[in-house]
Amino acid sequence: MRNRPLLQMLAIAVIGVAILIPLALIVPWFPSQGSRQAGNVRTLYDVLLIASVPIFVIVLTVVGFSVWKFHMKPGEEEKDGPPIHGNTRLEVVWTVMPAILIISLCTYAYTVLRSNEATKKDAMTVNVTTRQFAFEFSYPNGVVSPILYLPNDRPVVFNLHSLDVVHSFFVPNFSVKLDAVPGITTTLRITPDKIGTYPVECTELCGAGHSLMRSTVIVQTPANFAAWLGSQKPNGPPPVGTPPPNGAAPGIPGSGATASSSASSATSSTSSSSATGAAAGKALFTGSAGCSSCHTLAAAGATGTVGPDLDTRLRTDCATAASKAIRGATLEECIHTAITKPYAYLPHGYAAGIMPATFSKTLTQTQIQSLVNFLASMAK
Ligand code: HEC
Ligand SMILES: [Cu+2]
Repeated sequence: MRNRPLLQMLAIAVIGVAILIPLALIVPWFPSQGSRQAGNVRTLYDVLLIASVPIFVIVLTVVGFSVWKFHMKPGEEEKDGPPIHGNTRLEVVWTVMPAILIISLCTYAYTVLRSNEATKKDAMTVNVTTRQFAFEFSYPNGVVSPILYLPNDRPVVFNLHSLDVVHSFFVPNFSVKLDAVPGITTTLRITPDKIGTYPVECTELCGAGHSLMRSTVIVQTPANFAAWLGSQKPNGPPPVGTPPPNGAAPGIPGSGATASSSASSATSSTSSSSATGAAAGKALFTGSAGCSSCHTLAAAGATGTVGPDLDTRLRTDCATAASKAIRGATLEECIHTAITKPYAYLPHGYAAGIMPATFSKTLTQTQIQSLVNFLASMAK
C-alpha cells in the first residue's frame, strides 16, 4: 500500500502519454514537404516530439498529483515534511537517463545535419544575391531572375551573397535556411522533391522593408525547367549591386561633376540606350532593386506604403522650391538625387533612415539612369 500514490501517478502518466503523443503527431506543424531535406527534418521533429511528450507528462503529473493529494490541510500550518536527505539510487537515475537521452538525440540530429549537407554529384549551382529588400537568383549560364526556378529531383547548391546587411534565405516548404552575410559566401544544399510553387522569405530583420522581402520558387519538371532556362536571355545584366564594370563611378548626370563620369554616361547613353530606357527602369523598380516593396506606382503594379506614393508625390515634391534647391532644378535631377542621396531632401511626413542610402553604390550608373528615365516618364 505504501506505493499506492506512485502507481496512481504512473497510471495517469501512461494515459496522458497515450493521448498526447498521437495528438502531437497529428498537428500539422509544417507546410507541405517540398524537399528531401524537409523529409529528414520532419522525421527528426517527430522523434523529438515522441521523446519530449513523456517528460512533459511526467513532470506535470507529479506536480498536479502533489497539489491534489499532498497539499497542506487546515491545522497543518506549523508542520513540516519529513526530513529526507540523499538517495543515491534516485540521483544516479535522474543523471544517467537525461544524459543518455540528450546524447542520443544530439547524435541523431547530427546525422540528419550531415546527410542534409552532404555533397551530391550532379548538383546545379544557383547564386542567391540578397539586398534590402529583394532576392535575385542567377544561374551558371548568366541568366538572372527575381523568381527562383528549379528542376524537380535535382540537387541544388545555393551560394548566398549579401550586398548590404545580414539577410536569411528561407523556403518553409524546404525546411532549411541559411543567413546571407555581407563579405562572405555561405552555402546551402537543397534537393526539391515535389513540383509546386512555394514562397521564399527573408527571415532576418534587415530593415524597414524586411516584411516585404519575399520571392517565389517554382519547382518544375526538368524538361520544363530546361525550357524556361533556354527561353531566358543568357548573360543579361549582372545582379543588382554588382560593382559597376570598368569602375564607372556613380555620379549625378547633368550635374557637371567630373569629366570621366560625364564621359561614361555619354558612352552608356549611346552604346546601350536600351539599358537606360524606361523599360529597363521598370524591370529594376518592380524586380531586383526592390523599390516596389516600399513605393506605390501604378505603372509598375507596385503597392508599397512604406515610402511616398510616387504616382502623386513625385511630381509635387520635386516641384517645391526647397526640393529644387537641394535635389536639382529638373525633374530628372530631382529623382536622381532622391535615389542616390535619399535624405538630402525629405518629403513632408517622411523620416530619414528608411529608404536605403546605398543605391549609389549598389546600382550601376546605367541602372540608376534607367530608373530616373522610367520615373520621370511616369511623372511627366
Ligand atoms: C525601405 C523602403 C524603401 C525602398 C526599398 C525604396 N524607397 Fe524610395 N523612399 C522611401 C522613403 C521612406 C522615402 C521618403 C524619405 C526619403 O526621401 O528618404 C523615399 C523617397 C523616394 C523618392 C522621393 C519621393 C518624393 O516624394 O520626393 C524617390 C524618387 C524614391 N524614393 C525612389 C525609390 C527607388 C527608385 C527605389 C528603388 C531603387 C526606392 N525608392 C526604394 C522608402 C523606400
Ligand atoms: Cu532581408
